[in-house]
Amino acid sequence: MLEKFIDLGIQPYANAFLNSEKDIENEFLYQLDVGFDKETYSIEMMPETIEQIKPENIFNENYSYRTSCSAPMRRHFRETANMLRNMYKGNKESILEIGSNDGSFIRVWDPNNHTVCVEPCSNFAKETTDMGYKTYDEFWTQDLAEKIVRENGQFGMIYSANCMCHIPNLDEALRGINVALADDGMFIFEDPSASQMIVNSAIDQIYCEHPRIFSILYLDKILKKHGLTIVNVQKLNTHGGSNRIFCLKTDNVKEVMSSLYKEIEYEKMIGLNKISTFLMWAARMYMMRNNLFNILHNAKSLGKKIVGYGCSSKSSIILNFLKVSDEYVDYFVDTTPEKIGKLSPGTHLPIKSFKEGWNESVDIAYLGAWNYTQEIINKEQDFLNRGGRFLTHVPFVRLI
Ligand code: DWN
Repeated sequence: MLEKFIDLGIQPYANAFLNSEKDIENEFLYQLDVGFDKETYSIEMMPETIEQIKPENIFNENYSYRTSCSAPMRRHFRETANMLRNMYKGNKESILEIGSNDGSFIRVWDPNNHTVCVEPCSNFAKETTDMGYKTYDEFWTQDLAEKIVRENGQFGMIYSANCMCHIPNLDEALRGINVALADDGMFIFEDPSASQMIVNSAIDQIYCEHPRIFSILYLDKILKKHGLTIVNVQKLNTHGGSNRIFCLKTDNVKEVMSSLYKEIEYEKMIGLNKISTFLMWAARMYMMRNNLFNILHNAKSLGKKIVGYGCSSKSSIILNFLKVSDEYVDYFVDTTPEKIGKLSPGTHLPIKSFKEGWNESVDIAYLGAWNYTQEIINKEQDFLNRGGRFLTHVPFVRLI
């Protein structure tokens, strides 16, 4: 039984960038409430929130998030793909990627081998198709899995990054995995980690695109329900802290790594199996909101110029949670071509290129891309050396 623990207020679709102020009157907004289920350990949006959200209105030909716009993610997926290819050395390569975006992962695999992509955002599905990869621009379902197997056979490896947590009906998704995965195949997926979300005060990980944030406690239960067993858990730094899950069909399991048991024990120690943990965390998040707003307000009253650095989905959640307007933040700078020239979701702040908006006039930069804090600090030493400061709420509200 899902029990609500936090109200994140009225939110827009986190990647629904507006072309102009004319789009504001038709902007879709919804009430974002999040709950915890003490039977399944699921951390997910409340049903009345989920029923307002239409995935086809989010993941379509206008989807703006491009994996390769962040250098750290380009590197991450290149290294991941090469690591997994080495796991396959000597065997016939056979890979299905679910959520292939712009091909940042699949590009190291030979399109002429048994290589297939699934990507519902047709703007990106076209890119992997043009790269030579057979791509299905549909949502991952059991029916699609059956269609892909009819046309291509089963796969030795199924990989999915930052996609499984985007799927509201995970039971349906896992039925599809069972259809498409060969009996001796491996399913590897990586998604933001619930334990890192709690530790990092990263309440901005739960939103329209992330109906659920996975704990290992939750995944262990639901995967077993579908005849899949976790055999290894790798903790990653990506997207503010993620877990990479390796699982096999249960009948094919020979050994389970201790990493699974260590992670389950860690999650029980921080209390991811109790509603009380989430209620206390919510109180901290409301306090975080007040502290962050307080700094913005004080800085503005001191005449500081504040911009957003990286107009991420996460920044949409936080700035709408705070109800921030251009009274505090002047604009965003971002590297993503699809976002530049548009207005930020809900807050309607202009998004500029770094060339246009990142200059000596900026005093404070709110870290919308806080999951790349170290890379950004390394890159922006001049800004810091001249007295500029980054503002972040992770892992607590602070000026860097
Ligand atoms: O799960 C998801 C992950 C994979 O990506 C999707 N639901 C949506 C998206 O989430 P996000 O928008 O929070 O992703 P990022 O990668 O945290 O977005 C960072 C933004 O910051 C991008 O628009 C790129 C930009 N950026 C920048 O302007 N300068 C990033 C870096 C590193 C920079 O130096």
